[in-house]
Amino acid sequence: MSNYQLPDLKYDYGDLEPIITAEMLEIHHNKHHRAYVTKLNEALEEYHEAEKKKDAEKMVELQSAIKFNGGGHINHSIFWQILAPIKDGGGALKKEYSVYKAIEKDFGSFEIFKELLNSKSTVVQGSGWGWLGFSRQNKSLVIQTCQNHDLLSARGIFPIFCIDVWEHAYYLKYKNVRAEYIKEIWKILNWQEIENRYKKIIT
Ligand code: MN3
Repeated sequence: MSNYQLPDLKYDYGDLEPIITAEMLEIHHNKHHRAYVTKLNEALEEYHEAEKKKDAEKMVELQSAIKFNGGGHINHSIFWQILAPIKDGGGALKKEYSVYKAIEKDFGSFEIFKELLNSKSTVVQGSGWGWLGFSRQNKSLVIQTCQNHDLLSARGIFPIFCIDVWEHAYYLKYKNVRAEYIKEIWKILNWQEIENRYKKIIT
C-alpha cells in the first residue's frame, strides 16, 4: 500500500524571511502540502480497494483526486528544494554554473529570461506554477506555466525549477500583488540545487 509522507524542509520555517514569513511557510508546508499528501494517500487507498473489486467506474472517478493531490505533492517537493535561506546561499547565482550559461544561450540573456518567466508566471489564470524546464526533444531550456498542480513532466519536459503562484503561496504577505512576490522569490532561489537538477538532466 502506498503511503506518501510530507518531506522535511532543509531549513526552518523562519529561515526564508523576509521574503516568505515563518507563518506563510508553516501554513504552506505543514497545512497545504500536508493536506495534498493525506488526500493522495486516501485516494490511492480507495483506488486499490476499487481495483480489488474490479470497480472501474470508481477507479476512473478517483483519478482526478490522484492527479490533483499527487501533482500537489510532487510539485511542492521540488519547490522546497529549489529554495534556500539567504544565509545559506539563497539567491546566489554563479556565472560559471552550466545552467546560467544555458539560460544565456537559450534566452539571449539572464535578464530577458527572468523578465519572461516573471511575466508568464504573473498572468497564470487562477492557480498554477511557473517553470523553467528542459525539453528533451529540442535539447533546450523552456519557460512553461501549468494550471493547478499539473505536472510539467507530463509534457515531456523535465522540471528544473518552479515558482508556486497559488494565492496560498503569497497572500499573507503580498495580498493580491502576485508580481511583487514573484519578483522577491529570486532572492531565495537555491541556484546550487537548480544547477544540480540541470546537470542531472543533460548528462
Ligand atoms: Mn503551494
